Amino acid sequence: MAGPSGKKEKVEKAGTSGKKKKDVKKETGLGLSAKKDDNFGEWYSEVCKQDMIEYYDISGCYILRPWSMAIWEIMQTFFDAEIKKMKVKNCYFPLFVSPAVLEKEKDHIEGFAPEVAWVTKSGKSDLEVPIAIRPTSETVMYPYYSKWIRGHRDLPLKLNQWCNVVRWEFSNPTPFIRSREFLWQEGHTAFATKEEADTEVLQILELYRRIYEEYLAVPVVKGMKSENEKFAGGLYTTSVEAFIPNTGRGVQGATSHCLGQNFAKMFEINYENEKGETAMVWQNSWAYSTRTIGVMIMTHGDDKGLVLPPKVASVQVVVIPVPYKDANMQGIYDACTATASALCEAGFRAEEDLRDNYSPGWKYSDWEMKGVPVRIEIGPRDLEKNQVRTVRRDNGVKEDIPRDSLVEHVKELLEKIQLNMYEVAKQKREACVQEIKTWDEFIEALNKKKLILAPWCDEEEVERDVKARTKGETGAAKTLCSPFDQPELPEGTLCFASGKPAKKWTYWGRSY
Ligand code: 87F
Repeated sequence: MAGPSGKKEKVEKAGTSGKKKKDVKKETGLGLSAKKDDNFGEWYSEVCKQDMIEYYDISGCYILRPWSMAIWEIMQTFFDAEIKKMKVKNCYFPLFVSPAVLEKEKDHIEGFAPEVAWVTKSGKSDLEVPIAIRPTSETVMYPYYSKWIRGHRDLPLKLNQWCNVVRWEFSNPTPFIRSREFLWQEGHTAFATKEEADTEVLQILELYRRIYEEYLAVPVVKGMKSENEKFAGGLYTTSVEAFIPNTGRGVQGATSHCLGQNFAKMFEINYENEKGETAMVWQNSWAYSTRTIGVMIMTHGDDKGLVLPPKVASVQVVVIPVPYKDANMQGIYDACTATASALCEAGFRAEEDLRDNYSPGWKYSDWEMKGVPVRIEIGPRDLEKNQVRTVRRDNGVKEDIPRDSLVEHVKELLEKIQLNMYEVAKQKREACVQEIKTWDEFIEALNKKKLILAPWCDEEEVERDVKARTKGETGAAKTLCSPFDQPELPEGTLCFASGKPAKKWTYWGRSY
C-alpha cells in the first residue's frame, strides 16, 4: 500500500533512537530533555512519546495509547450527544472505495489524488481492480444518498460516522497534527433548502468552538476560509483556527462546509418537492479529528510535560501518600484510598498512587509529566490535622484543605484550573496578534511569528501572490480565516498586499 505518486518517502526514525538516555531519565524521574522554548519540535515529540503516543514502524502512523484515547473518548461523548440532539444519526460506511466511485467527482479529487493510498494485492496476486482507502467519504456515501433520497419527506438526511481515514502525506509527519491515518467524525447532511444548510454549518462550528474552548481550554477564531483555502468541492468553508505561539503557526482546528449543490449534481441527489417537481438537495459536510489533541498538547504543555485541562483529563486528581519514618503508614494509605474513593463517588476521575517502589518525589514528577490537573498529598501532619494538601498542575499553587470540605473544594479547584488554562492561553495568543496595514509591516510581523490581522481585498490572485512572495524554508504565509467577528474597517482602507480597496479583515500566517 503506497501512494501512486512514486515520490521517495522520508524515513522517520521510529522511537528507538536515544532510548538509553530516555530510560535513565525515566528511572530518575528527571523529566524531559528538551525545553519548549528552546527546541519546540523535539519538546513536542518527547511529550507525546511519554504517555500519549508510541511511534510505529510505518512513518506517519502512531499508536494512540490509553492516555490519549481517553481524551478522544471524552470529546466524542460530548459531540456525539450534541449532534444527536440535532437529530443526526450515526452510521458506518466501508473503508474501501472503488476507483470508479472515487474518481466520479473529478474536480474534487484531482488535487488530492497523490495522497490516496491503494490496495493493489491480495496475498501474492494482483487485484483485478485496485481499491482505494477512504481519505474522506463524500464519494463513498453520496451514491447511497442518491438512492435513499426520493421525496421531500426523506429530507433532511443527517448522517455522521466515527471512523479512521488515510491520507498518504509526504510533508513531515507530526503526532496528532499530521499523521497518515487518523480518527475523526465526518458528518454529511442533505437539506431541501440552502437556509437549513447554512444554519447547520454554524451550529456545528459552534460545537467545534466549544470542544476547543470549553473542553481543551484552547482559544479559537471562528471564520470563513478564503476561496483558495476552502474545500474545492464545496460552496464555502467555515473553520475554527487555533494558533501556536511558540512556532508562530496557525492550525486549522476543524471545518464545517456548505457543499452547495455541487455533489448533488454529480451524484444526482434529487427529490420530488411538494409541488411534484424534481429538485436538488443542498449539502453540508463537517469534521474534527484527533488533531485536536495535538493542538491541546502544544498549547498547554510545559517543560515538566503535559498539562491536561480537567474536563478532558482521564485522571483529574491523583492522591499520593507521603510517608515519613515512624509514621502511621497504614493510616496514611487508608486516608489516600478514602480520599480517592470519596472523589470518585462525587463524580470526579480520581486515583490513589500507592506504589511502594517509588518515592513521593518520583511520583510527583511522574504525574506532572502526565499532566494530571490536581495532586493531593497526604502525610502524617495532614492525617493529624484531618486535612489534605492540594497542588495545581497549571500554576503549582499549594493549599491545605480540611477533609470535610474535600469534594466542594476539588470541584471549585478543577473549575478554576479549567478557566485559568483558557485565560492564560488566550492571553498568550492575544499577545501574538498583530494588526498590520502595509506589506513591510506584514513581513516584519511574519518574521516575528505573529498572528497577523490584515485588511485584504479578498482576491484569489493576491493570496497566491502573497504565498509566492513568502515562500521559504518554513513554508509560505496564507490566509487562516476571515473572522466572523470583524473589527471596524474604516472607509478607504487599502489591502496590505495589492493596494486595492480592502473588503475585510483576515488572519494570515504560516500554518500546520
Ligand atoms: C485527501 C485525499 C483525497 C481532504 C483529501 O473537510 C480527498 C481529500 O476530499 C479531500 N483531503 N479532502 C477534503 C475533505 C473535505 C471534507 N470531507 C468530509 C471535510 C469534512 C468531512
